[in-house]
Amino acid sequence: MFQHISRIQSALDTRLPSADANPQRLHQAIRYAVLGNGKRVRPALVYASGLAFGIDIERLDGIACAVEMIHAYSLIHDDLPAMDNDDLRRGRATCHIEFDEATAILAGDALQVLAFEILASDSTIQATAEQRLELVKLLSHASGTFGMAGGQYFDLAATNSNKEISFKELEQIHALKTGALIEAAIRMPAFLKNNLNENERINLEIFSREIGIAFQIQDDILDEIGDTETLGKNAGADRELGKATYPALLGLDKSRELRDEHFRIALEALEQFPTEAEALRDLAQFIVEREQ
Ligand code: GRG
Repeated sequence: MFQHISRIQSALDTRLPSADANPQRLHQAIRYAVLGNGKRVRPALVYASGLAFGIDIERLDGIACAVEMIHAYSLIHDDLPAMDNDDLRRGRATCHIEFDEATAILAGDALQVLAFEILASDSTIQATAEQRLELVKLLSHASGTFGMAGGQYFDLAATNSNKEISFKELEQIHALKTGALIEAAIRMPAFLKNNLNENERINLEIFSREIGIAFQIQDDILDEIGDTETLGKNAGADRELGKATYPALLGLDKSRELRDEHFRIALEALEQFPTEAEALRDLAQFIVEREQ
């Protein structure tokens, strides 16, 4: 994963508008939010998935950037006072604190459309019009009301209602809020391969779904047991907001067991893939063992 950090950092840098271009302050806010110290898990998944399907790494930069831009936009908006009202992200002030709320909203909006502009037109992706359309469809579905935005809506509604939610509802929230984009990151490179067989498709879907849930469970666990400095965001924020989380519903031990079970099923799905899926396996391991 870590060898991809400098690659994605430079791919993002070249695709983001320059801080000198007008409107300069908006571009500065965008660059501040995106180029900060993120783990780049989703771009790493794009590269690892592409590797599993034998796609040249040069063709994956645009997709990796598009996914990370959607993620960065979601974090900017999630931190706003109208949502989680957070002041710390990636170890520094959130975008609306460093700049202002209106600029942060616009930065998120602009990042969202830039992601789709890249999928539509970035020449390095070397895709047919039909493949680009599939990429746009997958990423927009994962980001919209049947994906991340819908999950965020359900999450906020559950937090504001003070009503205890069921395990099924919790799973639904997280599958949409966090899982959908992770699934998209893994599945998008497969569109660049024309002859994906049915078995590969199904197992990739299982892997991406299971590892998306494992990611979220670990995120909830870290919110409980992590410290603010390592996390780069305020630890315990979920509990303070009364958020629906796995530890709140199941306790820490059961949450860990559940995370490990999803991890196990994810790895099982990869057994169908030959050695080229090693990077996906390593990333899955990182996702469940990470401390930030
Ligand atoms: C505003 C439409 C909209 C959606 C927001 C992403 C999101 C939905 C909310 C973020 C809140 C949160 C903590 C979700 C849990 C999982 C998650 C997305 C964590 C942050 O992702 P990381 O850990 O962050 O990959 P970095 O900073 O490393 O990129």
